[in-house]
Amino acid sequence: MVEQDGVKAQIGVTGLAVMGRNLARNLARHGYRVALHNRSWEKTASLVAEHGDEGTFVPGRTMADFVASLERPRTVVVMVKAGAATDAVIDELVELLEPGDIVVDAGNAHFPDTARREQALSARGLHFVGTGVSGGEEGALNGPSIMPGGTPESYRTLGPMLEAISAKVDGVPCCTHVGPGAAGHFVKMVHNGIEYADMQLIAEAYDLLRQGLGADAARIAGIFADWNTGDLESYLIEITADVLAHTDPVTGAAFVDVVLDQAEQKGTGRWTVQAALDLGVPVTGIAEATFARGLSGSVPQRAAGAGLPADVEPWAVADAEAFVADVRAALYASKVVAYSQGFEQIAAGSAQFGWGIDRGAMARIWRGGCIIRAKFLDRITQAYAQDPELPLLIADPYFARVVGDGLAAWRRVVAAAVTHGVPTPAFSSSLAYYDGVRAPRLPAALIQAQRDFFGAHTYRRTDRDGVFHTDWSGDRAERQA
Ligand code: NBP
Repeated sequence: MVEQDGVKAQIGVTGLAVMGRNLARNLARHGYRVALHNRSWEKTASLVAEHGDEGTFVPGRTMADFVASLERPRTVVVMVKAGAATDAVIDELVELLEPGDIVVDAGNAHFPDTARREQALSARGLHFVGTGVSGGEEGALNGPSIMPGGTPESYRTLGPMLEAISAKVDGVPCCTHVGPGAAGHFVKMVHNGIEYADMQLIAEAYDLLRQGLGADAARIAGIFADWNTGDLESYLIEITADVLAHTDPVTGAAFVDVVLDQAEQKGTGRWTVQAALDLGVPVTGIAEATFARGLSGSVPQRAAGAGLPADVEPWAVADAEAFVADVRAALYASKVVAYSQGFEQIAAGSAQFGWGIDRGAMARIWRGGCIIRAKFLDRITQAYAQDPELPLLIADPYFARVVGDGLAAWRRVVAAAVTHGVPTPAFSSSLAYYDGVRAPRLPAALIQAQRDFFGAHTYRRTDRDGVFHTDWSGDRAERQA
């Protein structure tokens, strides 16, 4: 139904490309009266023409019409291209809004941009809610995972609407107030970083199965379908089985075999790694996944490296069943490490910016709607429920046990990959992280000594408090700094 005269909308969406269009339809299907706007009228018109019967829409040709059609306090969802387009829309909007109104940026903004925008809008008495939305266009229409930041006050108005349109798992909405300020976009960024790691790990498992078993894509599809019935049950494993089973209609070959092996990225993985470096959090799984995409797209380097020797024996796994079980265990353990690192980054960001993020709640709202939805997120919620301050997810009793149970398999798989020249950066680095974080003593002691030697950077001692320097170029006497 299209309302033109007098009826005010409860929420508005500006930016009606795939995401905004589907979010607007989702809101309308849930009974909300939705104002519509897009820079160019065609998208608004086609939404109304094609889906006007799904609920109550109030289309606006201009931003002024759009704003005027909203109930007060007004709630406007901005769903345009992240970056300059978002700033352009916000600049236009703020001139038309009044104190108490809420501007929701549901695009994939970089969290420092969200912090900047929130500061600027709160100075005008407006609420600015940077909101992560995951699940792609299908999720936006049928129930995404939603990660809103901003003030608790704005969540009182916005929360019920967002919870209503979000995915539900066991009747629980996949949406909660993440925290103030840019917390929502920060968590969405880390979510995407974890997604990078998860996808890379799955790709490495596929490569190992392919090379170790000499199996074709269809056989590996069956293995992934089987894995999707256990601990690894997740959207990404499910679609992997689906993709691997797909035949290219043009050539009749396995679809995966005709896709160019150069992975692209939109930048959220890179942002996650950059933020992790700033926070000093070792997100090795996410970093390796991001770099692996970079390597795949390094065309001149790959051309130059293509002739380099491998010096490896041909690989033929003797016990296929045992090997598949090993790869499954290695995948699960590496995945737990990647998530553990991501949750550590959320804790570090939350501490740095004073967001008070409940990590268990983040795992809960990722159980449905989003790309990394997975059965084992329930276990993560339980781990943080038992200990909200848990410093290391893999040290939680449940995860320590399952990772420990798979440890021998994990080592066999990484060793085999190295022996046979199969690149497994995420599997290998996750195992190295595990061994590093559990080690009673690290060679970092030597690094500290070297730093003191060449740069007088000082060191601390195991046996005494204080900061020390050794006079390396002189008499080598130690003095307290
Ligand atoms: P796009 O990211 O492709 O953006 C297209 C929209 O931005 C159109 O409505 C376009 O208006 C508008 N726009 C642009 Br471009 N420049 C503008 C400007 N200067 N002023 C006003 N409007 C402008 O759309 P999308 O794929 O639907 O994604 C929307 C947001 O959601 C993005 O931030 C994206 O990162 C995020 N997101 C996307 C997904 C996904 O799966 N696609 C998932 C999660 C989040 P026009 O029609 O007049 O050109």
